[in-house]
Amino acid sequence: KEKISKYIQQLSEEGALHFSLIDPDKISNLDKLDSLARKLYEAGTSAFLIGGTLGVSKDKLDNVLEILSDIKIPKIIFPSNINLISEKADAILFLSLLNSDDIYYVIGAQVVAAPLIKKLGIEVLPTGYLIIGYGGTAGHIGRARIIPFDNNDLALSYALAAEFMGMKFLYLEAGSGSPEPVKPEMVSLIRRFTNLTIIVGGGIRTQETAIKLAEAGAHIIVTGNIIEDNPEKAIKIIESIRNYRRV
Ligand code: 1GP
Repeated sequence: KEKISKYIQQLSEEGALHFSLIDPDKISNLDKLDSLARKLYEAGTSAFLIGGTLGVSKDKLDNVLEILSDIKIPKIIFPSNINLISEKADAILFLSLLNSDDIYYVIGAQVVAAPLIKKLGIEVLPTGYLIIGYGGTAGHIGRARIIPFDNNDLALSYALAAEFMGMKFLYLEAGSGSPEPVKPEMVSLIRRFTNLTIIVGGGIRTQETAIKLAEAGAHIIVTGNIIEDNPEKAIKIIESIRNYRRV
């Protein structure tokens, strides 16, 4: 019970973590996923997030979870909708898209999914999901009223509301492929005034950006696209976060 949550909490006491996002619809070569995932693991990534907004089916999700099953770090579902639920995962980010104008993404999908998640006994990580600055496909589909990159007070207000409602995690999402990532100032403000476990993702492509976000107080740094586009660079990012933890 609460195994993954404790794993994250314990590890993040020593500094920021890196999570690798695998989008089952974007993997060009499933045969190579196993060796790629092993390299990410050896570099020091602490968990796999599996999910995507478009074209993802439960079959594809299960397939990826199957391939990753031997690697000894948690496999956590990062769902965009109710179809992405699998008993093969160790946990699921139970997301509410807090700045959506569509109640379905705030509480509708969650109600439909909850009984199945309960039945399967998958650990839930209660997460406020905030779309910042760019949004990309997730912002479009989720009908997000996007928080500008520089509006730190607005983001903090959402973060406080999330914490007051009992959420434990806050995912600051610039959107997959965002031209720029969430700014460190937003992260540090939320870190200062809440006890939420802060996840940051979207548009992180360099070691420098990752380290700045870690320094600002992000608990978890997520990279997606770069893993598929430039695995060597992804590994450098992971190693730099691991080295930062050791300082
Ligand atoms: C998307 O935050 C993630 O949900 C990762 O974004 O693909 O830009 O790394 P990138």
